[in-house]
Amino acid sequence: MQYKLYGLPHSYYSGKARSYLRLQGIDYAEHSPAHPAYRERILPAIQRSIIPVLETPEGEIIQDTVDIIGHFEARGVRYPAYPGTPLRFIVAMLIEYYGSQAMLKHAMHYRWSYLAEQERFLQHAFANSAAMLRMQSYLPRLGVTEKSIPEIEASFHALLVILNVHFQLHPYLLGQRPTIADYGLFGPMYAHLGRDPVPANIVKQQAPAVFRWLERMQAPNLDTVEYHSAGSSDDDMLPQTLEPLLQHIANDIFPELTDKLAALEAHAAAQQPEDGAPVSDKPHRRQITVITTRFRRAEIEVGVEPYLLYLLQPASDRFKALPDAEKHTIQQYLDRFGLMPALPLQQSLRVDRQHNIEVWRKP
Ligand SMILES: N[C@@H](CCC(=O)N[C@@H](CS)C(=O)NCC(=O)O)C(=O)O
Repeated sequence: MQYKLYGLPHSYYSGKARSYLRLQGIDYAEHSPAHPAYRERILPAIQRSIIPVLETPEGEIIQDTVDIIGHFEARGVRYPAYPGTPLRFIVAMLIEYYGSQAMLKHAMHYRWSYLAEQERFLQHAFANSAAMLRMQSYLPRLGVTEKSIPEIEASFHALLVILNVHFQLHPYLLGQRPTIADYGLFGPMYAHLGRDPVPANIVKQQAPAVFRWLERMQAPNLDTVEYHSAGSSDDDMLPQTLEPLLQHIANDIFPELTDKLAALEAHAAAQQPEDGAPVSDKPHRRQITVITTRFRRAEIEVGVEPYLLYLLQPASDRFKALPDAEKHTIQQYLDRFGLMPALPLQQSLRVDRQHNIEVWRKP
């Protein structure tokens, strides 16, 4: 009567789910998607080839790291991933978005642009070259091009400097306990940037405290031997060393995120989808349109995924529900970094998940 996680060692989102399961002490076994059960039970239920997927002891099948984590949070865990207080909650959600979506650029670039150096490693990980080619085909629509690659690398190096300072003082992003911010950032930082030879060496050589955090995030306990600070605090404070990270995130995600939110609004106005309608015509199609925008100084053309609303809505929901005085405090904090537009406060449609795919929802 164990949980089963269908995932792979080199997969971005499998790492996010696995790290959570381990730390919470959940009894699970991991299977690769090549396991016969994946074809027999999982594929018919989720209608697309994607990992990770959780199968519960009761036979429930859950795709998507947000919903997998949500399943356990609802039942109660050792170390809840979602902070209780509003500022910490909202900031954690923004960092999760950064790790889960914005860092696809960094992860996919370092995985696929250094093929000569990494070929043996990648061929060992990927059982077949068709899967390798499919992954590489995603690069341009994620905004990874010759023009943006220098910006992506500069962003990665800047990120490591910031995180290395932070993790010398704090074991986790928000302080003493891991939160959804850590799980979100761990996806790219582990599977791609922390394992593939070229970026993993950069992490070890330039940011040893970040490498230690990667180890910590794989431990079955709070692996915090080198920190002496006591317990966790319940007030709505954030470590000061997180501030450069929030500025870095704002520099990376805008104007792209604002442009994506506008494109989703335009799509809603033009298509007027029914409540509950799938966001795309096929379950495997994640992007519904392509826009021209910028990553730092590089012009890019990227696909727009409605899924981003699913990640960011909880932050704007939490904000909207606050009394004015608290709204003001949080807005002041986020405005310091220009992060306020990351809250999708004006969207006329929401994204929900039904039977493991994204659907439109009228508020
Ligand atoms: N939103 C999903 C994303 C899962 C995802 O993109 N998984 C990748 C592997 S890390 C995948 O299966 N990709 C297959 C494909 O896109 O062809 C989640 O959080 O679980």
